[in-house]
Amino acid sequence: MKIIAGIPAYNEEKFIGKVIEETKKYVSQVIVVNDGSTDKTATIAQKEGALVINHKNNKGKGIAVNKLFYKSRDIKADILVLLDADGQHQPKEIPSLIKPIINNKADIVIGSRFLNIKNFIPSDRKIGLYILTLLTNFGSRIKVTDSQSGFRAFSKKAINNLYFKEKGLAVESEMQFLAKEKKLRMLEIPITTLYEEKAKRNPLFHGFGVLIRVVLLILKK
Ligand SMILES: Nc1nc2c(ncn2[C@@H]2O[C@H](COP(=O)(O)OP(=O)(O)OP(=O)(O)O)[C@@H](O)[C@H]2O)c(=O)[nH]1
Ligand SMILES: [Mg+2]
Repeated sequence: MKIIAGIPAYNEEKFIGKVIEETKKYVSQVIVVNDGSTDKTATIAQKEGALVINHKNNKGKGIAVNKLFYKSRDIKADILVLLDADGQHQPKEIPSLIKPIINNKADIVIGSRFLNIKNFIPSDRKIGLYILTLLTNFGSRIKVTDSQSGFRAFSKKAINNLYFKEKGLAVESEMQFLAKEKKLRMLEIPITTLYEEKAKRNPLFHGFGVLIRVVLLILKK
């Protein structure tokens, strides 16, 4: 089975090396979309043996994720795993994330931060994520506990059917809308998440930015 790990990365020199080093153990190939980073993200990713797709300028996470899907179709991947470059996800949980796909139980598996009661999630983030999930669930008519998780896995059917229009951080919500439309089975499993670093962007602005996009997705529907 060809299992690809796709990592969208923007200025992640601090963690990307370790993330790739760990991820390699569980997949056939690691692909990084380095989105106009101004630090050493690209050099480190290359050194760790990842295939690096470089954007000259920053285009947004959604565009990077879309590119990872195009690339996965191109190389005929069987499973695509997306994970963040900032060390918030645990590559050692990849086998449990992809298990429902291997067993043909799901097309999209979300690694949910809220199904694992041991996770510490800062309360401002918790409230924001709750609101975004409420809205995304309402708009998409699919109920999940963590609509915004960046740690997720996709079957071949999902890889072949998902094309995104969202350019930025609302791409995870768009996946949920498309899952309903394309009849892709969604499932969640608990994951461990680490919030050791300070938020890179202001969580309030970040949250509102995504909220506006989710409302637009609902209105468009
Ligand atoms: N390609 C690309 N990746 C991005 C961009 N913005 C963020 N990312 C990546 O997307 C992942 C999630 O972004 P974060 O900024 O950590 O978002 P978050 O996890 O919701 O926020 P934090 O709680 O602050 O970590 C990370 O791997 C980032 O490097 C971008 O503009 N382009
Ligand atoms: Mg993060």
